[in-house]
Amino acid sequence: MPNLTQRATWQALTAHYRQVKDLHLRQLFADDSKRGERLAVEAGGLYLDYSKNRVTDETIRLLVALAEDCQLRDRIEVMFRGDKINLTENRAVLHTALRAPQTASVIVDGKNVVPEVHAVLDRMAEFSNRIRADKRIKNIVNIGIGGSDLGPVMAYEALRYYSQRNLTFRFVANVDGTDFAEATHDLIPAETLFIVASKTFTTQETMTNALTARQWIGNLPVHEHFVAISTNETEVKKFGIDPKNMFGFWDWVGGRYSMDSAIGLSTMIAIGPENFRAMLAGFHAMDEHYRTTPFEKNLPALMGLLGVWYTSFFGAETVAVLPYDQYLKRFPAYLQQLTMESNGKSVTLDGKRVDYQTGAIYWGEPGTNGQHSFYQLIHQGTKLIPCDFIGFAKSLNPTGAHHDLLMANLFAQSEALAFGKIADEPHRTFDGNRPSNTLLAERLTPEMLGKLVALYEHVVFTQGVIWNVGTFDQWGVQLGKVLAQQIVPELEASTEPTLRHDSSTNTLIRRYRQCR
Ligand code: G6Q
Repeated sequence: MPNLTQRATWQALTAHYRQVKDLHLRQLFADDSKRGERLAVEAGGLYLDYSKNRVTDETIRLLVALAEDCQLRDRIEVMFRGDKINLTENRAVLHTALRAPQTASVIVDGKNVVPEVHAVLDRMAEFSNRIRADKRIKNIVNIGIGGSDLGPVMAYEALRYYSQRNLTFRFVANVDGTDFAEATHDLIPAETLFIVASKTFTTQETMTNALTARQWIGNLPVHEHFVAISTNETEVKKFGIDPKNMFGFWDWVGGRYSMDSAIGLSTMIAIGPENFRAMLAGFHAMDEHYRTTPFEKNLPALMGLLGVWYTSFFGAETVAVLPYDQYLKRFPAYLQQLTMESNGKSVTLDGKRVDYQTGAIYWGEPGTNGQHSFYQLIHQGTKLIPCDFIGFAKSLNPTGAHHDLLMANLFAQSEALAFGKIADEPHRTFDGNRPSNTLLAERLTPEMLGKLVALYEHVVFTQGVIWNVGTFDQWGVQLGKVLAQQIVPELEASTEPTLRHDSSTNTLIRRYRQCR
């Protein structure tokens, strides 16, 4: 396969970039009165306006040609059918099977995995209904980190409106004892259920917190206060949790793609099995859209390609995700892991160093809070920051004029960013030409959340295919973990240990030992 930058389709984009990079959105809109209607697509009620991007029709044509040239269509099929595309871990990548309908068939190692997926969902539903009806359990504490935390936290916050209000949900991730202490200080052990969520059941942070939780319940029976979510039955048993209180999943579910597996148990307890299934249906609808729609009309493909355009051609380093919905307050944090752990890579799948920019830095805060903080830099700073605005036509908590005010702000921000304002004074001038997408849906429902998450999962996939990186592994988090294991005994040693690090690390460790 030719190197990406040697491809004719890439070089055509490079040449095109030189021609269009200085075009202003003011001009593009002035030349085409229907641009705002034309450059928009919809999938299952999720509307994407991408007209405020620095693109012409030719840009889209060339980006789609690049996608075809990189065989995106085939690669999508290969993922969906369960080939082992996670090459460095020799695993299939099948989060899409987690939301496949019962009638579907997805074969992994000669076996249809869909019946197993639904069997686990049924067990989760039975358990969730039992807990929701159980008057003794009042608090659910999910212990997990990374992919076993960010999805559950985000989904709980996003769907809080639909959650059972007499239950309290807490999430403990950090190995910092403060996280556990603050999450539990006002809870009563007899009323608390811990969900230990860990694919491997060996993660240092999670096992440390789970052991602390086991001590915290005192003499209460573990089987009444702990359930496990894992792929590792041996370790679950070793910890003292009966496998009948374990919900399994599979090695073909990546941590950051697992919120719709058993890892979503806390979500299901909160919103109930029916709402959880509606969320899965939303995921599936977006999967089907991605799989079957031509790229010109395909939301994840278009957003993914626009991301490539800004990152690899304009040199934009970040993407701001700006949800105008308080319930989505953890959505940017969730996307940080999904996008950055997936495409934050600098070698290709065949191990060659890339000569182009890959995964952008994702960040953001809910609107309108961000407007009173970092939007200054987006409007007038020296950096180009493409933005994703997300909003809903109907509020879940209609309160006076609040919702119109909120949405007016969203529309105003994207307008101001794109078109700017020419003023006599430089400080009051807004150059504009700052690109954004706007995602608009009727209402934040479980189904719509599923669509939104699947949309970004497939944005990430699209970009990973173009950049030819190993989207589904995460070797970059290993080195620090290994070094920490070496340092733990050095911190705990009763006599001065021999330190063999660099002079900075040695001095820091000595200073810590003196002060602890
Ligand atoms: C996600 C990563 C990572 C993982 C955590 C927790 O894709 O693999 O964030 O989810 O390290 O791992 P466990 O679920 O095994 O505890």
